[in-house]
Amino acid sequence: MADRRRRLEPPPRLVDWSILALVAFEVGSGLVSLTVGTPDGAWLFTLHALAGLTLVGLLGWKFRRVRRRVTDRSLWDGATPVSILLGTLAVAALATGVYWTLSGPVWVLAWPLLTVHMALGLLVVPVLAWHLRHRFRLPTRRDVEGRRTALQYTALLGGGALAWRAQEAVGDALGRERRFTGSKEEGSGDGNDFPVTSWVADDPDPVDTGDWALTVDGEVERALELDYAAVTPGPADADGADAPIDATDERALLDCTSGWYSEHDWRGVRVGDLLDEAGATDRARWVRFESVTGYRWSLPVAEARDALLATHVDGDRLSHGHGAPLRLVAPGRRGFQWVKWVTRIEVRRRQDLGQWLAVFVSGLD
Ligand SMILES: Nc1nc2c(c(=O)[nH]1)N[C@H]1C(S)=C(S)[C@@H](COP(=O)(O)O)O[C@H]1N2
Ligand SMILES: [Mo]
Repeated sequence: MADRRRRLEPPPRLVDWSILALVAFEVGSGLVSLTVGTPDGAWLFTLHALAGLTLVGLLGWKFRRVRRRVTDRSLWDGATPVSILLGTLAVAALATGVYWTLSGPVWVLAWPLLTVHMALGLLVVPVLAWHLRHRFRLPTRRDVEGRRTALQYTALLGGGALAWRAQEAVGDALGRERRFTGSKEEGSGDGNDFPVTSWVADDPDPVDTGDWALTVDGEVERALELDYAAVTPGPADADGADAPIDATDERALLDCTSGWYSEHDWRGVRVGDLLDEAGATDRARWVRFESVTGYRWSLPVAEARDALLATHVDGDRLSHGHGAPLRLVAPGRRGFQWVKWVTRIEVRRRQDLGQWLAVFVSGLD
């Protein structure tokens, strides 16, 4: 029996190092996936799922090995509680990840289960660091050699792939629909009736369109200052009064990294038309969209030209929560890049790295 078990389990240290490598991959791929919004990046989500299911097998080996050291209190040392916490977090992160693929859109209080999955995954990082401080061992040559070990690992990876196929098949059989990003549909086509989300703390007062203006400046021949009437389609058009810029309609899908998506007909002005009006210079490379809250994001100029600044959704005026009077509609980008309550467009030569900080701290004060 003990002999058979030894044949099934690779060397302990190799298992531990494989777990470490896969956890690092999961955290990294999970974070990078937050910026992936087009299907050509779908492979990253697939690898994330495959690695997660492979981790289940590795943790199974690990837990069987250390079981006694946990159940027998006399074997505990100072680091054991942290190890137990780590094991619990890892199992919870994996379980929520798997459950998300097999369930409907589950919300835990205000959070979609996918957000809980991310939070658990991120919590693993500091706890794992703490665990390693006490338990870290370098692998030896012997840990990674041997035909048997190679076979065991082949079986492990094969098992991960099979588990992934099974998971997909069960999800399909249950009729679970999700995008390649994992997001599930909410309120498509229902006007303003879809989730209102802020990334961190943005919660401005409703913007008074009388006071509001859209500034277009930076690398332009002439800066613009446009009032609401100038960027909004409406009765002024019907009268034949000249709205300075034509309205455009476009169907586009907003995919929030918290795990839902919503597809709508957006109406607004094409950013390219605004740039033409302002005369973007030939040094223009990036276009930065800034909110009244300080939240901001930038797009390469060619992509920005195709984006929309929307005033309406499915024929209704945008509600305050969805970014009235004007919000960015950036097809193929994740939801957090669709800046709400836009008040300034700055045409730039360089990318704005400060945006990565701004999206976290805007609205905190
Ligand atoms: N100014 C600002 N714009 C923002 C956000 C924010 O917090 N502040 N959140 C973003 C996120 S995370 C998403 S998913 C979408 C959500 O848009 P909605 O509230 O209209 O659904 O807006 C994006 N635009
Ligand atoms: Mo989001």
